[in-house]
Amino acid sequence: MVGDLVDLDRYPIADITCPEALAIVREGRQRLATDGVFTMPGFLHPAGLAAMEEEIDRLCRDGFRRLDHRNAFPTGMGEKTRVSLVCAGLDQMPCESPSQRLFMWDALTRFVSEVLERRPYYRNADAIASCMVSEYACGDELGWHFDTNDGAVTLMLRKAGSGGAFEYIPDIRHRPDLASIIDDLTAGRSSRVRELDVMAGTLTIFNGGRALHRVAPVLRAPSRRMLTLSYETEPGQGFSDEIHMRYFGRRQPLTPVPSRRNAAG
Ligand SMILES: O=C(O)CCC(=O)C(=O)O
Ligand SMILES: [Fe+2]
Repeated sequence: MVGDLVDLDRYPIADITCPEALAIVREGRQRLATDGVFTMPGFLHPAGLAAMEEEIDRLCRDGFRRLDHRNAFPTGMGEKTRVSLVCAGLDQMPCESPSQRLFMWDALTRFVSEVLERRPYYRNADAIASCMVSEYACGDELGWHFDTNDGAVTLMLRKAGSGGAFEYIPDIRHRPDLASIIDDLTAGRSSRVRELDVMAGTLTIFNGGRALHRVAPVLRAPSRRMLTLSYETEPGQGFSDEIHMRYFGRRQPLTPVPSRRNAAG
């Protein structure tokens, strides 16, 4: 079903019980434990990336420009961080579009569930924000934050010409010295920051609820483009209206979403 997009020879995850898939799951768990992140370069093959281009161009053109400052740290810690990017949601993706097919691919949900060892695991059921495209043009950024939902998987669609690096400090959410780590970070003197450099077509599984992370400002065109897929440990979870308004400038989806989209994987 998704062989026109995903390199199933390199990542044969359609059948999670086959030895090759189990080996990838094992590697993913190990990477998450040691590095806090698991990347799968070439997850989309070049023809798959090309097949997505037309849809992504349109989504970025029709997306909502978001610019604000938010409280991204636990109460009482740090300053507000800047958010500047363009977002397009699931309700802007035709049913059989490449992005939507990828998100609705049950084998991918199952695979992510196995790697993160969260069972059962469900696609986030939000009609707008569960599957979204973001674009960072020159000067755009996503300031330091922890994610609030259970799990996010990202697919790099295009790297920025310069800047736009994904930077992170793994597994610090529950550290007793978190406040001083955040102080160092915002003062620009943290030595804990790691940078993840991924090519277009790379799928990244990352524990964004436990790791502090950001997308650094983009310095030169072309823009940075990502597809973000969200998952939850409880069925039927969505995002708040506050998130809808901030990211998409609307509370309701543009078109009604068929119920099959909300099914568990
Ligand atoms: O674009 C990325 O690499 C990460 C985005 C992110 O952290 C988020 O959407 O919460
Ligand atoms: Fe995040």
